[in-house]
Amino acid sequence: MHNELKINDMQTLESNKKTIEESNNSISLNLPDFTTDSYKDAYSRINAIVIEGEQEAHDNYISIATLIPNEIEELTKLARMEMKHKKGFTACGRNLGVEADMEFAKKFFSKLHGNFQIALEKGNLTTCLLIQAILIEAFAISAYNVYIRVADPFAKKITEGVVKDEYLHLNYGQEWLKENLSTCKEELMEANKVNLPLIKKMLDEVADDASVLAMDREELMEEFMIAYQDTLMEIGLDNREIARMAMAAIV
Ligand code: PL3
Ligand code: FE2
Ligand code: FE2
Repeated sequence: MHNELKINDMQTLESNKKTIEESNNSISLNLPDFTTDSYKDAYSRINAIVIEGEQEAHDNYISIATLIPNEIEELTKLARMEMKHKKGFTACGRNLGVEADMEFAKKFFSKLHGNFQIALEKGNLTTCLLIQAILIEAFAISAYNVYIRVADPFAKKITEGVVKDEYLHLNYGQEWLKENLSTCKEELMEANKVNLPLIKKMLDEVADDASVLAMDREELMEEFMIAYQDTLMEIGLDNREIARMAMAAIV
């Protein structure tokens, strides 16, 4: 009886080990082939989007600093990180022998970029922070978290470093909005209604290319919603307000 139990235990151990080995194998088997033309073609657009996104994020934090002059030091720090990210992702493209399609990427961001510029001109700080520090950062976090699971080893290492910074950026926007919630809530809701649908559209637009990189659309949406809702909760919005805001993505 005792012996039998032991044998069973050992069998269980053995079979657990096998399952782990099998799943480890399948993880590496599931990585896409980074050398195919179709991978490189999709990468030329996705890589460009990320490079352009990092450049615009840099510019946006510098612009935001003109609206909060006493935070210029902190915002310059964030902006500098974005330039480092841009360099990192440029290296990822170079490593795979891909030329980024920057023209495509500029178009990809143009609507959101335009809305940011209008808000900046009007001095609408809440809208600027929502667009850059909440929506774009949550979008980046979702993309990078999913990408890390299926990236080539070189890009994986770089992206892991980048995504840590993006949480800091999200946090920056979160803390400012939290402190000023009583005066900025209305503008926050309105800006969200206009700009969240743009993020959803951008996600739809990138979904086919992303799937060539083995990045799943549902997973991207899920990761986005986690980062987005989590931030709204930390800002101090209640469940109903968060639901109302998230709903802007589906109408
Ligand atoms: C903020 O610091 C940077 C903003 C960048 C936005 C990136 C959005 C990326 C969507 C494309 C998904 C693929 C990610 C793959 C990474 C090489
Ligand atoms: Fe970044
Ligand atoms: Fe960022």
